Amino acid sequence: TGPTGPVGGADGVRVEGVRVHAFSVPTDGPDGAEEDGTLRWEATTAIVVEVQGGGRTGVGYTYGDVSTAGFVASQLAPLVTGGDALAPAALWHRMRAAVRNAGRPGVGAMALSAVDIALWDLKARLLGLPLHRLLPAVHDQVPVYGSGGFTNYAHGLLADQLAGWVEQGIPRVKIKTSRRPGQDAARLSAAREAIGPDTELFADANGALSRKEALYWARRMAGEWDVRWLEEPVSSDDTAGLRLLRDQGPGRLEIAAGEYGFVLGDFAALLQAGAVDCLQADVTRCGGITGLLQVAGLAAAHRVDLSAHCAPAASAHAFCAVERLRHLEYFHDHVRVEELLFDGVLRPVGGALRPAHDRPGLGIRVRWADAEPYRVHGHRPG
Ligand code: LGT
Ligand code: MG
Repeated sequence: TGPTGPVGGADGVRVEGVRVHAFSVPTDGPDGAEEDGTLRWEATTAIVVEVQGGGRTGVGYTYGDVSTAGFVASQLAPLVTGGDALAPAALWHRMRAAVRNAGRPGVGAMALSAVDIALWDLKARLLGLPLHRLLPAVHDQVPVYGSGGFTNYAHGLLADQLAGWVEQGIPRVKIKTSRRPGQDAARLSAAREAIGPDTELFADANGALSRKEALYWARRMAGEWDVRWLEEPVSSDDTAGLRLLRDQGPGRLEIAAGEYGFVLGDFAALLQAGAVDCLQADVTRCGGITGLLQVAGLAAAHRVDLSAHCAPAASAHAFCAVERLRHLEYFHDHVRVEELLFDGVLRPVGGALRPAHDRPGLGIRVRWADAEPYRVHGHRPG
């Protein structure tokens, strides 16, 4: 795994190079195409960025399309190469300023996030520190919720997946709903039966409902299945609609959104509208570690908790530094991809991920040989 001790006199270490890889890993079957064609999820593409400096390599990643890898290579790599390897936030500002015409949200934000995470991982490795110890951590572990429950699962698979998390000691689980609302009552009953009365049940509508439909389902979900969290009942662009759900929906049902927050203004808009009971942020979309620390401050200023969306391996470290931490999404598809691509991925213990104190950076290493068959961009190093 290479050297792990601190580099003598890390001052003056420069970023010597950036390498970009993309791996497209087929889904394990049931997450495949919806027959209505609105969601075709046949593979998950991880964009992995390596930054080198001072004899160390930092690793970051995001989930997106192979175009995100191209954006890193063409737009961002030249900006950080030669930069101060101990100043990831300064390089973040340099990247953000430079991509204003290419586009800061969307692909630009995912690319920037992957590079930023790699730069923070590199800095931690140069200093011989686990990343969470380098960050202004206020927690040493992050509670998780199990997340999957895709709408095209057979009830048996849905029940097995949810019960598996409960058996692992995870006290809250999330399923997808609302894409085919006619099937949701039976699915919610199957889910509640599988997890018993004491596990919290969350639902993610992925913005599929109108405001009136969402209000109807919010009341039913809370009343009949004790659902505690309804994510994106309407589109997260509809901040007034989310606010309406908060104001008129059942008191015990929290409204959550934020996974499509790419720039700080996206989060400010949700918070200023009073749109969410709990904000979500994805460290691989919202500007990496540097961006997430900004979102965490904004959430604290609005006295709203923050929950991690997806990408558990990076989120476990980053969210230790979130004062108003709620929990982290232990998302089955990313767990599968991260365990395939990386050594050192954490498993939940007692319902939480606890980053190690004796492994520098994110504590992960790319499993090059196993990743290689899935490569869609870049070349194997060495
Ligand atoms: O919260 C989640 O995990 C989901 O919303 C996922 O992010 C994903 O399924 C969603 O982005 C989608 O449907 O593409
Ligand atoms: Mg979601």
